[in-house]
Amino acid sequence: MLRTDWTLAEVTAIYHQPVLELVSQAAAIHAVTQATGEVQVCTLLSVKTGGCPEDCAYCPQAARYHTGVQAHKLLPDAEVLASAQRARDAGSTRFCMGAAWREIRDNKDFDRVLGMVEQVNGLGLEVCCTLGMLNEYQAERLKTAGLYAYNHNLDTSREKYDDIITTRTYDDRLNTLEHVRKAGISVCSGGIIGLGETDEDRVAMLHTLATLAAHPESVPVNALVPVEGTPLADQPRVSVWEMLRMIATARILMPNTMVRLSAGRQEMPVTEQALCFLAGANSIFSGEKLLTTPNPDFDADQQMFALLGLKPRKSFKDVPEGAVLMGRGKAPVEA
Ligand code: SAM
Ligand code: DTB
Ligand code: SF4
Repeated sequence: MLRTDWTLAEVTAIYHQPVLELVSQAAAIHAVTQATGEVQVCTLLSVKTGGCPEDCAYCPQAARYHTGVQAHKLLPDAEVLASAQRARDAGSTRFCMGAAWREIRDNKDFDRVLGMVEQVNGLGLEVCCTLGMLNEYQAERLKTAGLYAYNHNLDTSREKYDDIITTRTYDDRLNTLEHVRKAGISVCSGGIIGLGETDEDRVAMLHTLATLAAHPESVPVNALVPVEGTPLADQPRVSVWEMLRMIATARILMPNTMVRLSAGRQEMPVTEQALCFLAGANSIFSGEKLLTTPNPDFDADQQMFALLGLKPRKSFKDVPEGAVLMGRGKAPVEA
């Protein structure tokens, strides 16, 4: 049974097990529900960078921090399409376009993004966007244009949220996720560790994700990339043990979900990434840049895949409509 009624006490108990016990439990679930040995390769492109009015304490793109990020307006369509083509040729099956917007506005730029979605979809890639908050109507327009998934992270627990972001609320975030779900778009939502949060905050965030009306199809686990100029620039780096706890707990709570080992890989040796795959991660962002920060390039990841005997996973796009929101694994747990 796929469970959306996890209690906080249950999640706490899972999370706090001895780390090797936790990883082996997650690995056992992973082996049943997911195609172990396959990892989905996704690529990010920042289509509009910097100058964001929000105050997210981790983010190099917030206008109020001086981070040296080169801001630019919405990229020309041709540039976006060329980048998607390169990603596809390098073996990527999902292409995610990010914009440093607080929310989508009904203007020419949004019309242009809809056009980009249509074109990238035409390349056979799963198209994902992360454009900030949206309403029901905007979600429907994205769906009609061919959007496959929408990324909108909870980032941390409700309790910790106000320490990190004051320009919007946790409920704003949850409302956007509801609009995405209602439009029939695949939901991608996760968070960041290393913001100065406690284990209780991490557990609470995982609990919130796993008790949404339906589990997100994709849960990115980001390690903070500390960026000079942001309030969190001096945060200590998270350890592999912390990443493993997050990934393994997410895998146990949400067995059918793609768990993405997201930001933070640039600093992680292959041995640590291998442990994350063992603990249930089955997706990565590949390509030399995430949105604004460095990331392993396609060649480096290809070498890692060869070393670990991993294969890039095929796109889910061809799965028939109607099955779109179901689990994607080998033997998904019944809803
Ligand atoms: N502006 C939109 C929004 O906030 O939803 C979309 C882009 S925003 C950059 C997407 C996500 O990137 C954030 O929710 C956060 O989880 C992640 N992110 C941003 N800066 C990060 C950093 N320095 N380290 C790790 N993750 C980061
Ligand atoms: C997600 O959870 N992580 C990605 C993607 N979704 C949009 C973004 C990571 C950004 C890291 C900081 C940067 O490169 O600007
Ligand atoms: Fe803006 Fe998104 Fe960065 Fe927050 S995370 S400052 S909303 S780009």
